[in-house]
Amino acid sequence: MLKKIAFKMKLIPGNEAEYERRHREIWPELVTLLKDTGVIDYQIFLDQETSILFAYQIVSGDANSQDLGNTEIVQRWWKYMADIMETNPDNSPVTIPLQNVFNLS
Ligand code: RM4
Repeated sequence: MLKKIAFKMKLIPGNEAEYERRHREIWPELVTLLKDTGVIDYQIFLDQETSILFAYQIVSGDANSQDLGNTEIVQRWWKYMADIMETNPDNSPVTIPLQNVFNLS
């Protein structure tokens, strides 16, 4: 059964262009891992005013992108992104799950 999830992360202000560039050039092996995990649709939006990153995913299983911290690829990706994002000590992006309050599909 498909599930829609959303969460927010935080960009360090001033890194908007770099964030977008790195994601335009996302690693193919990360794309493959996300899709193999069941992340069917994945969008990240930026609130320029607050530097908050809003992530939305449709997932076909129980896992989402933020559950992949036990893989080498995501650990390497999170380390790569850590200089421009708010992160935890393990380089994972500070991730705040968001509550679904409306659903029109
Ligand atoms: C984000 C963050 C997420 C990752 C995506 C691809 O900046 O690192 O955890 O799933 O990139």
